[in-house]
Amino acid sequence: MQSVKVVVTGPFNAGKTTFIKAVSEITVLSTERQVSDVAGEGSGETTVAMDFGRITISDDVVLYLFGTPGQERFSFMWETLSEGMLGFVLLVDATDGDSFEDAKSMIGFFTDMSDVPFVVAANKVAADDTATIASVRGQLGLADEVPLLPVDARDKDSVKAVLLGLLYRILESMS
Ligand SMILES: Nc1nc2c(ncn2[C@@H]2O[C@H](COP(=O)(O)OP(=O)(O)OP(=O)(O)O)[C@@H](O)[C@H]2O)c(=O)[nH]1
Ligand SMILES: [Mg+2]
Repeated sequence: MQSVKVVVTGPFNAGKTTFIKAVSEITVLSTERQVSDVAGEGSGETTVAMDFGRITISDDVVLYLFGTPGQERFSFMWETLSEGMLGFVLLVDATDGDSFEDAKSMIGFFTDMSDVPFVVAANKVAADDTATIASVRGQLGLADEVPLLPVDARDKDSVKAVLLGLLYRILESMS
C-alpha cells in the first residue's frame, strides 16, 4: 500500500475545503472559524489551520489530503503542511482576478518548499469556458508543462479527475 501525501492550497475562498469534503471517504477534519471572528469583517467560514481527508484510489494507492488555510495570516501552517508532500494542487477561483497575485506567490512558496509536481485547478468556471481558462493560465504565468484543469470543487468526480491528474504527474516524476 502506497500512501501519497497531497497538499491542497490556493488563495482565500478558492474552494479548498469544499474540494476536500467533496471527495474524502472519511469525515473531513476541518478547522474552520467564522470569518468575522478572525478578520473582523466579512462572513462565512475560513480555514485557520488545516483540512484533512483521505481517498483510496486503488488497492495499493491512498491519497492523504491536507488543505491549507488561504489567508496569509495563517501561513505559518503552510510550511508544516508541506512537509513530506509528494505533490500539490493549487486551487484558484477563476472569477476572482484579485486573488491571482496571491495564487502566484503561493505557487512560489510551495515549489520553494519542495520540488514536487503540481497541477492548477480553476474553480467556479464552466469546463467549456476555454477563454477564461486560457486567461487564468496567462495571468498566473504558468509554464506550458503545468496542467491547468477546470474543476467544480463541489463535485466528487470532478475533484477526483484533478487528483488523478496530479497522481499521474507524481508517478511520472518517480519513473
Ligand atoms: N459556485 C461555486 N461555489 C463554490 C465552489 N466551491 C466552493 N464554493 C463556495 O466558495 C466559498 C468558499 O469555499 P471554501 O471551500 O470554504 O473555500 P476555502 O478555499 O477553503 O477558503 P479559506 O479556507 O477561507 O481559504 C463557499 O461559499 C463555497 O460554497 C464551486 O465549485 N462553485
Ligand atoms: Mg478552507
